[in-house]
Amino acid sequence: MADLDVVVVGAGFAGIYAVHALRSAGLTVRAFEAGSGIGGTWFWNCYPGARCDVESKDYSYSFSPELEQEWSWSERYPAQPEVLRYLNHVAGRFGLWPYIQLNTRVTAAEWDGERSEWTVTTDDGASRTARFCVMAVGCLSAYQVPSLPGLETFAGPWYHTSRWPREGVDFTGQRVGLIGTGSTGIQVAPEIAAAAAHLYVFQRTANFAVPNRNRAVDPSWEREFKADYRSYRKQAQESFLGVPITGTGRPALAEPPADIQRNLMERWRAGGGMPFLGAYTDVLVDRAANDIVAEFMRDRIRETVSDAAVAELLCPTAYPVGAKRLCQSDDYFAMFNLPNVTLVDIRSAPVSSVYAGGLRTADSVYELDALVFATGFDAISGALNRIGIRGVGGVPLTEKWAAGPRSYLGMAAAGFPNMFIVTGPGSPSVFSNMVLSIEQHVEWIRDCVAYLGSHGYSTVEAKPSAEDAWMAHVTEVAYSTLFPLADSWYVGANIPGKPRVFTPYLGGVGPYRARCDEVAAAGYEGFVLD
Ligand code: NA7
Repeated sequence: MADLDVVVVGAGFAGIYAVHALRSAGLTVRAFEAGSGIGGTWFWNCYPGARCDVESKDYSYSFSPELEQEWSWSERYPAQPEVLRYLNHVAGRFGLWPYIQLNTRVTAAEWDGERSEWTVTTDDGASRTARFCVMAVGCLSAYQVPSLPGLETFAGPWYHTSRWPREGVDFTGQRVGLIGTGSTGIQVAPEIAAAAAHLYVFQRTANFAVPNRNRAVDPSWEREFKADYRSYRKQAQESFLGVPITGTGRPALAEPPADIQRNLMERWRAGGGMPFLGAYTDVLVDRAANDIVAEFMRDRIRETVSDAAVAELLCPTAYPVGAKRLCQSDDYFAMFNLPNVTLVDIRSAPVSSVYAGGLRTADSVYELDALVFATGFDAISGALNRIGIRGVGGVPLTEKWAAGPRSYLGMAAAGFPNMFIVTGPGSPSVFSNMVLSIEQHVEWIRDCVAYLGSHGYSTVEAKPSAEDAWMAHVTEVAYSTLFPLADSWYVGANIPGKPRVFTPYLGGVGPYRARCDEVAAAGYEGFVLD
C-alpha cells in the first residue's frame, strides 16, 4: 500500500489549491515545495516592481465564497508581496500548513507498474510512494540565464529576477546593466533606474506595453463588486480568457478609422491589456487589423519618449502585437527620458562577452557594477523536464517530449499513468487567468480520482490517440491566429535548441472547460481506466 494517496509537487497557486481540494475529498496528501515559503512564482519573483498583469478581483481563488468576501485587495493590480500575503492567508485559513513540506525539491518521480504507484524522491534523500502524482510546478518557474562568454569573470554581483535576494538589493550609486525587456524587465527597469547612478537597458527585441493605470481599490466599488461576485465568477468561467471583458464584438477592419482611434484611446486611458487587445475581434487573427493597433501603440511611445531615435528603437516591429505576452507598465517608456538611463540596441550589435568590469557588445564597451538578467523561463515544460520523471517501462518524460511537450487536455501524458499536470502543455494556462484555470484543472483531477475510487479502478492513463488528437487541435487553433508569428516563449523560441511547438491552448477557457466536462461525463473518454 502506498504511503500517500497523492503527492503534490509545488506549492504555488496550483499546489495550494490541490492540497485543499484533494484533502477535502478525503485523500491523504503531501506537497513538496523547493522554496522556503509557499507561493511558487509569487515566492521567487520578488524583484522590485513585480506585479500581476491580471486584476486582483480576477486573480484570486473563487472556490470559497467566504474567502472572496473576507479578503480585500489594496490595488487594482496586486504587487508581488500582496499576492504572497494572500496565499499565506489561504494556507492558514484552510489549515494546509501541516501538509506542505517546504525547502524540499522533488528530484525524481518513477512509476511502478506492478504496484501501480509513484515513487517520489526528494533532495533530502527521502522517498515516498503515492497512488497519484499532481505536478503543480508552474508554467514559469524554470528560469534561464543566457550563457554569455566570461560571465564567471564579472567582478560585481549579477542577479536573475526570478531568484532575487529576499533582503533586496541596493543599487545606489551603481552602474547597472539590465538584459531582458519582456514583462519582467519592463517592470524592474524603472525601479532600478530610481536608485542607480546609471541604468543601461540592453534590448534585443522591443516590446509592446499598455498602461496599467494601477490605483488603490475604492472601498465602495469593492462592496458593490463583492455583492455580485458569484455571478461574476460564473461569467469568468464561461469567458474566453477567464476574465469577462467587454469588446466591441466587431472587427476593426469594418470600423471607420476615426472610431477605431477613439475606441483604442478610451481603452488606453482605462489601462489593462485584455480590454485593449480584446477591443476588436480580428486583432489577433488578421495582420491588417493588428497593424492598426500596433501603430496606435507605437504612436504612444513616440509621444512619450522625447528623443526620437530612442523612441524609434523602442517601437516594436518584429512581431504582431499580442503575439508575445503584452507587457503592462505605467512608467517604462517615460523612464527613457531620465538622464541616467541609456537604451542599448543589442539586436544590431549583440553582446559579445562579459569581462570583470562590465560588458562588451559588437561595437562598444559598458562599464558596470552589477548585472540584472530578466531573461525569462524555459516555460511550461521546463520545470517538468528538470525533474527525473519516468513513466511506463522507465521511459523518461524528457524522452517522450524530445520533439516538444505534449499532453491530453494539458493535464495528462500518455505513458504516465496517474500523473496529472496542472496547466501543462495544451492547457489554456498562460493564455488565461491562471488562477481560474488552476481551479478548473484541480477540480477536474479531484473528480477523476474520486471516479476511479467509486468505480473500482486504480489507474488512469491518457491514450496516445487522444493525446495526438488534442495536440493536433491545439496546433490547428494556434495556427489560425497570429501567435505563431512571434519568436516567443509560447513556442519555446527563447530557449536555444527547444523544439518549436505552440504549447498553450488558444481555444478559450469556456470551450476548454466544456470539453473537459464532456470527457468526464463520457466516463473519461480518451483515457484507459484499469
Ligand atoms: P520573457 O517574456 O521571456 O522576456 C525575456 C527577455 O529577455 C526578452 O526581452 C528576451 O529578448 C530577453 N533575452 C532572453 N535571452 C536573451 C539573451 N540571450 N540575450 C539578450 N536578451 C535575451 O520573460 P519575462 O520574465 O519578462 O516574462 C515572462 C512572463 O512572466 C511574462 O510573459 C508574463 O506572463 C509573466 P527576446 O524577446 O527573446 O529577443
